[in-house]
Amino acid sequence: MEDTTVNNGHYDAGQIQVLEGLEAVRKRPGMYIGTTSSRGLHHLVYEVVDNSIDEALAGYCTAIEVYIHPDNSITVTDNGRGIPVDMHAVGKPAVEVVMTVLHAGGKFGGEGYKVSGGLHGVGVSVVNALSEWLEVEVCRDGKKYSMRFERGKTARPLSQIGTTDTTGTKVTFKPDAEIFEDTVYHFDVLRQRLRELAFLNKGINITLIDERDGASKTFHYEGGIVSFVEYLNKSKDVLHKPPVYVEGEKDTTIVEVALQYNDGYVENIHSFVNNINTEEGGTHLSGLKTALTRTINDYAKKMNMLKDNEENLSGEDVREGLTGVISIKIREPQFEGQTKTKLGNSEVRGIVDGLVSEQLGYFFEENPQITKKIIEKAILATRARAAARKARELTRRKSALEISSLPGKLADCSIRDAEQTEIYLVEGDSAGGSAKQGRDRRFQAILPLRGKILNVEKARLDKILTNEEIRSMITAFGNGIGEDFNLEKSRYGKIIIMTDADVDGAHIRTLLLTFFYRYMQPLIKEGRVYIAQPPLYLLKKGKEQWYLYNDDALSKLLNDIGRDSNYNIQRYKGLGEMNPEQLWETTMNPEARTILQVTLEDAMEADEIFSVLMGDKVEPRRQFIEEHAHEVTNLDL
Ligand code: 0RA
Repeated sequence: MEDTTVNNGHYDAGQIQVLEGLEAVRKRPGMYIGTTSSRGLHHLVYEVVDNSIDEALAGYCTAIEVYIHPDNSITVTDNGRGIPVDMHAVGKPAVEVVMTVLHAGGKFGGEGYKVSGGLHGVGVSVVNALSEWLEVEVCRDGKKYSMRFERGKTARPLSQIGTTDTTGTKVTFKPDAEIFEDTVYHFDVLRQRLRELAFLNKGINITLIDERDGASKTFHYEGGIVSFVEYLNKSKDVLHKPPVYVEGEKDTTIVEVALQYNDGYVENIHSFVNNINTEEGGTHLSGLKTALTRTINDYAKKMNMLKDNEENLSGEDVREGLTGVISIKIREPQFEGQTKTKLGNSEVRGIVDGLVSEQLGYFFEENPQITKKIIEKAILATRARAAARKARELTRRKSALEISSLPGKLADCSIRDAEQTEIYLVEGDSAGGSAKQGRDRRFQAILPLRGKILNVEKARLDKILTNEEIRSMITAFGNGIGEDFNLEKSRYGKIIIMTDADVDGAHIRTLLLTFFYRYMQPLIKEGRVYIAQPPLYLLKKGKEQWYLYNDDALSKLLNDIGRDSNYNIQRYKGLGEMNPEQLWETTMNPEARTILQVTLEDAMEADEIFSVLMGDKVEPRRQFIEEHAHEVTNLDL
């Protein structure tokens, strides 16, 4: 069904296959774009933008614009060569084939034309199939052409609509509300990905314009991934400027790496293949790590900082405080792993290792002062890791020997099968008390957290392990931490964060997410972490009462019941204001509650917000607060 053949000259057969192809997309959209949730909705935009990025990578396009229109339709324009319009096999213009045949896009520009895409790189015809309507305009050879589709079917054939002295492509589409659960675009989500694409493809101008409120943003980075690393490190104190940059090409595979150490303890390496974030890593990442470990050890010995009889610095130690981006472009990527985001091509490991070893060696040769700082840091990391190992062994031994080593304030559940159970992390002892009384003790455990947990950004693991709240969580969860983390040892199936709906609550939630992101990432990747949604209001009128979970719901209800003053609204400032029954009824009872599943992106964002807000640098913090000030509607101070 995929890769429909269009150049066989059998018009009828081709036609039928086209319709079957796009019908299949509409029948099972998940197969093509992963999901019909908000994520899938945004994916449509990336799919169209990918084509323009390809045109830029081929050297013909310098600017891409994305518009969110007031009705949540989207326009993507580029100043490339324009999709070809000449008659193709099956008697159709090429642009029509591109829009209606699955995977047709890459077949026109000749070998190697298509660079981006790959994960869901399904082609723009999928966007067409999933749109209520789609219009494409092409400027080429002095002429302007247009055509229109509705739910993937040609609604107005290609025609010339004018003349022009430019070239380019403009695609406008409205996602089909019959397909997508949610059809509202989020500026921030598009902004994030478009910025990433601008970093990954240096020189391209990418502009995002939101016609709903006039917001706009342009991204353009001459420095490419060097700018990316500087951006990731913007709130950190760095050990050297500018980042180390390595680039090279071998057998049509293009490799770029940018690395910069900061004085923190966190490893933060992002890897990409054909502009796709390879969250599960793969051969490119392991080639980079191997090269880094070997080269640093070589220089540590050469500079006599590591004696011959001393043990080598480990990979983790040489990556402490390292921020990096590796981006490769490859003809035929093989994606593996659970989420198909792990690069499998085995030849890539050697290519990356070779390039990085060589060029990092030159850098160390030319910058002995910086090299010394980097090696000193790795040596300190080795010592701290040994101390942490001891501390961890102590925790582990304890939990193996005595059951009483479960934290004293944990109210455990009685069922032992983790798949059926959940643990609530509750802000404060008083809300913890209500939760303990309100819960179903068979499957719900409660762990009250006192005050703030430690800022894990600012401490090495040995220090983190001395923190009371963190130790409680580690023992209660049963998984261990960091390198020792083992998902199979989970004592609970769900971990639910329950904090007050105020600034402190948000802060504690951010701290927890940062901790999980850094040290218990499988919990997040497996979708085990949730955020409880306590109500914000209780509205009473006569004998009836309603719990409301946000301001929209409140004003909607007020409209429904009429805004006379025969009602009473209570705004909950904290969980402590609810009695145990109310807490159960509104927030903990699985039959009635809503809980939000935390995604890896949520956690990454928390982590970023966290470094910016809690880091030492003032400027990024000021910028962040300025950028987000308009989002704050209800600040409890
Ligand atoms: C195939 C061949 C040529 C251009 C394109 C595709 C093309 C596709 C898209 C999609 C969005 N924007 C685009 N811009 C270009 C080049 C054919 C030629 O002029 O030789």
